[in-house]
Amino acid sequence: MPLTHEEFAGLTHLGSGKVRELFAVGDDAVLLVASDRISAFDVVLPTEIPDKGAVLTGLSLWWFDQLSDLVPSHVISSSVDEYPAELAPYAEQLRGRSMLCRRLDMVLIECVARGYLTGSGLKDYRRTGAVSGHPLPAGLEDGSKLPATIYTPSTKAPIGEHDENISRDDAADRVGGELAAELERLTLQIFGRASDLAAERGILLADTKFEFGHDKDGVLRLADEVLTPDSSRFWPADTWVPGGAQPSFDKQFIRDYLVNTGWDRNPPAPELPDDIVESTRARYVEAYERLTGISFKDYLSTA
Ligand code: PZK
Repeated sequence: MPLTHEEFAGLTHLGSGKVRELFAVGDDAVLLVASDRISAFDVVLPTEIPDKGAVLTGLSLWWFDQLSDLVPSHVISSSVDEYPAELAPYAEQLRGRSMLCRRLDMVLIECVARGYLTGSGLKDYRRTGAVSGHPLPAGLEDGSKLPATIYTPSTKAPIGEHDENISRDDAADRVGGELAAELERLTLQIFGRASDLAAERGILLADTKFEFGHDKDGVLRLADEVLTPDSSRFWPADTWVPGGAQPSFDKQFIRDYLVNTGWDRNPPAPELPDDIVESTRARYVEAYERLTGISFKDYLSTA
């Protein structure tokens, strides 16, 4: 059954991402719900990937735990049985795929770190030789490892539009110099911890996006989903070759299938056949299990 905000008719809907929903819970909390929807070439597909929402939620929760000595997170609980009573009618739809979080005052920029050059960073580099004010050496290609990890903040674009990279000076103008410096420091520190961990498990973390916010005591917390395949680019380490697009850890079967159909990348996208759905689901589960060392079945049985 598809999961849209219409199925949570009793809750106050705060917003939709392409594949996620956000609800208010009382005055001080929000509920983040990850659906099984998937996008490819920026279009949400008509076919869902079973358990995708639970895999991404489980990964975020595991990362929040790994990072808790560096930065506090927004998570209050992911145990549906501990959620407030108003959520009880939705318990089975929420199990495994939701996080009850402190309601934060969100920081108005996205905090991006890049260890490899691709996507919008590559576009800016080809145009200007720099990304977010970091001059880069000549001769870098799609997929090149950067000489050092760079912090490339971006604006939060409305849904359907693309975030735009901004300079660190522009970021400081938007959020204030002191907070801008703290966001950069935290983003690079978290990215370093995460990419070391992923590399030990044969996965390259090319880039990732973090969101932060302040709680009611003014404490800066890591928010949103973190270090999932939807907020990051994960590449298998053993096939990495700079000089072109790298295979995506999670979506490569889907991209190959869609290209093969001749689809022109305008909505609506074609349905996916069962074998592509099943192999993609297996890749998500593999990402969870390789990174965390936890069996996905065990995660589901504790959610
Ligand atoms: C918040 N988003 C992104 C948009 C989604 C997610 N803890 C929080 N407190 C207040 N607001 C947010 C958060 C978090 N995380 C998250 N925008 C605001 C977003 C739409 C759907 F699932």
